[in-house]
Amino acid sequence: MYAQLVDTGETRVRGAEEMSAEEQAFQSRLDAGVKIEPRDWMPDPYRRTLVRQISQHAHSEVVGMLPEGNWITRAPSLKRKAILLAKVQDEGGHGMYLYSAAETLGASRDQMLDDLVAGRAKYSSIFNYPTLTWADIGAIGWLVDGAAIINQIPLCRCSYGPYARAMVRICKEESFHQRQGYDIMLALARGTAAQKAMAQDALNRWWWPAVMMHGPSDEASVHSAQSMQWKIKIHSNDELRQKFIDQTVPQADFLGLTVPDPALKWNEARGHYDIGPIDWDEFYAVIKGNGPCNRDRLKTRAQAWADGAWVREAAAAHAARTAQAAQPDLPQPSATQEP
Ligand code: BYC
Repeated sequence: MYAQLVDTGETRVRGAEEMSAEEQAFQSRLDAGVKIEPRDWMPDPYRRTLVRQISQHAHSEVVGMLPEGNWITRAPSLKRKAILLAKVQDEGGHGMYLYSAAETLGASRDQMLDDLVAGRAKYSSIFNYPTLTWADIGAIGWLVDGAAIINQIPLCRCSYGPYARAMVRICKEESFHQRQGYDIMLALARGTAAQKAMAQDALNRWWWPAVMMHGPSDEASVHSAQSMQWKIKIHSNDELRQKFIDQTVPQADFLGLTVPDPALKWNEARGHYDIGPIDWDEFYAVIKGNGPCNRDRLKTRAQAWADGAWVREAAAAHAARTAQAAQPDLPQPSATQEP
């Protein structure tokens, strides 16, 4: 079992004989289904892997607010606007739970956000595509949140307690998001010919990016073997991708829309849909920063981070004053420290 272990960051396979007694005891706890909590001992590469994944996940949530936020002022009715506002706020909340979960591992929120705005940290490839029409809001809810739920439900059972517990609430909210997206698509698909064409166009543009969201193929995935050993990942990227496709194709059929893949075919022997080739060149270009909207997304986040500086300073000054008020023996803050 231990022969599969990959030392994250060094991508080196290690045998059991190279593991310390502490590491072997840690793996035994994971194998027994014990949740790891912040104060428990953990190997550094496990901690680093979690900080990498959880911070990327948090960044995806807050960057994910941008393409949908683009349509809040243009939602076609008051009801649709209220629903979209609630959804976008939920995504911000998910980011906050996830940054907090990463902080329990010793990561600093300022550092994580600095890495994001400086372009050093990854976030989901999917949010580097533009939302050109209202139907894109339907497609994001249906396909992007649909793909996210399939990835995130197993994370509720992952080995790190704070991450697993954050995912329980996030998944409940993602389920509402997926349904609101499908509801938009249903309304458009049952509408005029032009509305149905708009829904088809959105499916055409969002299908392949949603299929790529699950990450590189199992052969190309550098972290999967180790993350599965550590029970951070329960299923491989390709398993989750297949599940998403099998679940989503019948939903497209029900809408009367066509999945933009001429090779898509039910495979009776496998009991799954077969799909055509995925354009991995596009995926890698997007995650390297060269997707259609990467620069815009980072510019917007960097501006928001800079615009929020005074709020963070005011909150820190208030916290310092409150702490000092609770301990009157300490010197009081000077006027220059006031917000
Ligand atoms: N986009 O070895 P692999 C949402 C990177 S939020 C960009 O398979 P791993 C929502 C990967 O990070 C959805 N990068 O990695 C929000 C790694 O690079 P580094 C976000 C990707 O970690 C608002 C490299 O490729 N969900 O749904 O074992 C509104 C090799 O990959 C992507 C999560 O973050 C990608 N798509 O598996 C609506 C879930 N895929 O770090 C909706 C938590 C891979 O070595 N994360 N990369 O530089 C995970 O489950 C896993 O991290 C992944 C990747 C399955 C994504």
